[in-house]
Parts: sequence; C-alpha cells; structure tokens
Amino acid sequence: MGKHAELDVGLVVAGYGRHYVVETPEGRRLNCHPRGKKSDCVVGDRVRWQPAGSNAGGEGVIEKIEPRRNLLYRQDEWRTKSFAANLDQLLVLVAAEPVFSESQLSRSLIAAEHARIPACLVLNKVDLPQADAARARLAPYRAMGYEMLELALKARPDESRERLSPRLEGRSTLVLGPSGTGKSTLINLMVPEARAQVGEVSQALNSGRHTTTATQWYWLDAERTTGLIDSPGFQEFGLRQVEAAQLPAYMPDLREYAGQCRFYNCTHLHEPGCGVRAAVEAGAISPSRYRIYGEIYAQLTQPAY
Ligand SMILES: Nc1nc2c(ncn2[C@@H]2O[C@H](COP(=O)(O)OP(=O)(O)O)[C@@H](O)[C@H]2O)c(=O)[nH]1
Ligand SMILES: [Mg+2]
Ligand SMILES: [Zn+2]
Repeated sequence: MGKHAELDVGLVVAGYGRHYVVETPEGRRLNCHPRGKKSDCVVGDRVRWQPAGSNAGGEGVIEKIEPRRNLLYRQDEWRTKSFAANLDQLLVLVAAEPVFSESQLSRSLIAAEHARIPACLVLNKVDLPQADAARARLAPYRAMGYEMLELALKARPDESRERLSPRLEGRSTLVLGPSGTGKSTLINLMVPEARAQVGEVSQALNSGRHTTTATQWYWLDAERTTGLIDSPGFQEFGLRQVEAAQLPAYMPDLREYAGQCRFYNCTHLHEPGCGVRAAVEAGAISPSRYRIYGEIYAQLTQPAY
C-alpha cells in the first residue's frame, strides 16, 4: 500500500488558478490546494487529500494525484494545456453556423486519438439552412468512422435531449468546441440544476463573486454516474505531443492507406508509390484532410526554437 492510501479520496470537479474544488464520495465539495508549488491537477483527476491544518474549515490539501487513465491536452512550443483527465469520451461540438474550422476539428480529433479517448461529433443548429453545407463538410469524418449526432439544442430541445442522453449515460464526457456552437445551451439543457452546481463550486472556492471557472464537472443524475465537463474555448490547438511520423496513425482516413506506401518511412508528401496520395487522387481521402495533414506535419517537423 502506498504512503497515501489511508487518505480520503476525491474527484477534482473544478479548478481556478491554484484552487481546486474536490468532491468527496458523499458529494461534499471543498476548496483544496495542492501541496507544494506545483499545481498539475486537472478536472477529472482522482486525488488523495486531507484537511488543511488543525482547523479544517472546509479546506483541504491535495497530497497525491492517482494514476490517470487518460489525459486530453494540447501542446505548443512553450506550454502544455490540459483539458481534463479520466474521460470516457469526447463530444466535439460544431454548428451549422458559425462556419467551423476543419483544421480545429481535425486537431481535436487527433489529440483524442493520441490520448486514446473515443470521440463523437455533434452538429448543432440543424434547424438552420446552413446545416446542409456543414453536413457536407462533415461527410469525410463520418466516412472515416466517427459517430455523428445532429442536434438543434435550442430549436428542438426535447428531441436533442433524447438523442444525447443514451450517448452520455454512465460516462464521463468532455464537451469541446469553439464558442458560439452551443456548449452552454447543451449544459443548461442536460443539467437542470447547472446553475446550482456552479454556485456550489463558487461557494467552495469561497469567492463570493461569481467566478466562471475554466473547466467544470457537472453531474447529470442524483446517483452521480453521468458526468459532463464543460471546457473553455481555445485559440490554437497545438499538437506537439504527436510525433510527426506517427501523425497518420491518429487520422483514421490516412491510417487506412499508410500501410500501402512503397517506403515504410513514407511521409506521404512527395515519395513515389505513396498509398495515401493515391487515395487522395482516387477521392478516398478528402483534399482538405490531406491539406490539414500537410500543415500539421510541417509544424511538427519545424524546430521548436
Ligand atoms: N438556431 C439555433 N441556435 C442555437 C441552437 N443552439 C444554440 N443556439 C444559439 O447559439 C448561440 C451560442 O450558444 P451558446 O450555448 O452560448 O454557445 P457556446 O459559446 O458554445 O457556449 C446562442 O445564441 C444560442 O441561442 C440551435 O439549436 N439552433
Ligand atoms: Mg458558453
Ligand atoms: Zn505514403
């Protein structure tokens, strides 16, 4: 047994700077600080904690982070930004409007593949006339095996909830997507007492002011078996954690043809007898996906400094 085995366990349900809100197995939420200077907890972490000082006062110290099943993060030359840990799946939200960036979408999916987290696509606002164009742009993703849910979270809430519920039940799901796609609408629809849960977190953080925490965990059910994690928007999605030569392994459409290249170390950029480029020419890989591959590959092979 480890040194910390006798300590209480908890789930990190929100983080704000060096403050974390840890939820006990009984459902109590308390403000915790990590021991020492490092603060590398993320939402979804299971931690060992103990009351801070002699007078607990509803505060705790995080002594140890339990080993993670997985961790979704992005990484550029300078830093690593974690989204959440111990996820069952990722829900990648795009909408009929605003027009989504296929590059951002692909990057999210590559990070998920790299972290071995299954991803499901959601196309929201299908009530809008722009839905057909969005559907067409998503067709390659569907063809490469991603599941896709079509929703109108605001326009048709009941139907959307019915479609989404079985997908979420009993799992921990991170909701990722650019702003304006309907993430808040989704949380408010699926978590009836979302505001109350945000309130509990603010209270645990002892802030008084209404803090919008960067990332927050919500429970959908009283039994606390279904978790939904709201994440903040992001600008750049760096993929420095991926080795350039491994990139096709995380892109299901390229992966299918990468084994057919003449050279085992083919970069799929200019070599003769390339199975990937043959598939692009034959229309089996979409030109935009091949372009995105080239862009990310170029980034990953650039020296960092
Ligand atoms: N037409 C339409 N608009 C929606 C739908 N769902 C959300 N919206 C709108 O999209 C905008 C952005 O939604 P919001 O949930 O704030 O997105 P977030 O930035 O991802 O949190 C809001 O004005 C919503 O009312 C939908 O199903 N149809
Ligand atoms: Mg929002
Ligand atoms: Zn090749």
